[in-house]
Amino acid sequence: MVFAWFKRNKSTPAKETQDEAPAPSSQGMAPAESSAQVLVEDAQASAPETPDPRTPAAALPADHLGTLGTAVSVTQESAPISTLEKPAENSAFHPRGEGEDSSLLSGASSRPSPQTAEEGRGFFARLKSGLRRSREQLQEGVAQLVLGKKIIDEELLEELEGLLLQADMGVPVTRSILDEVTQQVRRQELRDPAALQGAIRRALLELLRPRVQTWAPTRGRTQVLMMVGINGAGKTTTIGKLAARWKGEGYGILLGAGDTFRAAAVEQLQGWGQRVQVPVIAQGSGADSASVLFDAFAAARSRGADLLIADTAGRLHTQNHLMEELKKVKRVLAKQDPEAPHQIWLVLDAGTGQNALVQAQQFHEAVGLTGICITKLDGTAKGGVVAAIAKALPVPIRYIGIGEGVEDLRPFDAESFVDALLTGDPS
Ligand SMILES: Nc1nc2c(ncn2[C@@H]2O[C@H](COP(=O)(O)OP(=O)(O)O)[C@@H](O)[C@H]2O)c(=O)[nH]1
Ligand SMILES: [Mg+2]
Repeated sequence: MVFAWFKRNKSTPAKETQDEAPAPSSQGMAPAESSAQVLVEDAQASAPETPDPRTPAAALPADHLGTLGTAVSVTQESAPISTLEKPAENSAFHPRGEGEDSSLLSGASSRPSPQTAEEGRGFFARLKSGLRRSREQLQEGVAQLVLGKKIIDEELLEELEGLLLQADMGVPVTRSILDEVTQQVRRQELRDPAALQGAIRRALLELLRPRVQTWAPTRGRTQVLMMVGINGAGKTTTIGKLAARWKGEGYGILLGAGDTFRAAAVEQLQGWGQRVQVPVIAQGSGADSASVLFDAFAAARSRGADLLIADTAGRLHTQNHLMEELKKVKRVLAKQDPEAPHQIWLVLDAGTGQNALVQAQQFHEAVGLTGICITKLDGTAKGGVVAAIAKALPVPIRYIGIGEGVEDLRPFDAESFVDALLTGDPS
């Protein structure tokens, strides 16, 4: 099908393309807000990106005001707070390093940053082994394709199309790679079939590099990161990993147990809180998710936390009710800070293949995403879906997950991802 398109477009005039897209990541970032710099202890975290445009939150309907009133009183009176939390009133996250609480709450007992060179190599090895199946298919497939071939012809491109589709790249990405390769052949920049792999690499990097944008909490101002996604995608696990990472960097982190639909979900988040030594604000299952997160945000603000990471329910994305609930959470949080939630990240299971694209589009439409985390790249996932997601949505890919352990999460990096997917050698 894509190739039919390719044939139809054979006469398209060649357009200028760059060999490699400019690295976009840190460029264009807004300077850190001056108020946020007061408490900065770690320069690495001082440059939050410019917020992405988001769907404006709808006005809060009158009937929610009652809910809010209740929520506030629950916070003050009886919200069962995780046992990890110290009972001290307004136990502040700032200033750090004072008293016993600080190590628990602010991560003053920082372990070294998880991104040492050695750990980076370890992560690459695991990413590489996770993507082994896709890579073998692509790498060996391309090698087979070009074997004994002197020119890049239609037959070869047709076979390449099949390989890219099999790797879960989806039709639009496959189409754009074929287009790129065709243009290069026409301009006689690409003659040798052996150079095909390099052309695929460049095309993938061009697509993925603009999706690399790091984000870190801002010190001295309580922000909310709301995590959304369907059940089983890896939300709670990713929250635990992120909490450990940022706590390790010295941020004051609080977790909010907004997946109140399943009792096990609250316990699971509390388990992560215990494991990574971060307080969890929770109420019983069946509580109103928006109320729980409203309380959690109030608690985070009063304690001077840098970030509340809000877990949410993940009943099937096709159920309108879930999207309405998420919209309500947004509206209710905005009552305390019009910019809250400051980030909304979708967690996607890479193993769900092209279905992940449908989820991404639906969640983006409903709540306006500012980031995507892609989990389970260590499993049977075909890595091409990451490219398909990058092509489908102009939303940064923040982190990728390659296992269930606390260290199995890394900021998305286009180069190492493409290397793990195509060659298995870090460039
Ligand atoms: N192999 C692997 N498993 C993961 C990863 N992320 C999450 N999981 C597992 O996926 C399952 C569902 O994760 P969970 O965080 O409960 O998903 P949620 O329903 O979206 O909160 C759990 O068994 C996790 O341990 C990952 O990157 N790799
Ligand atoms: Mg969960």
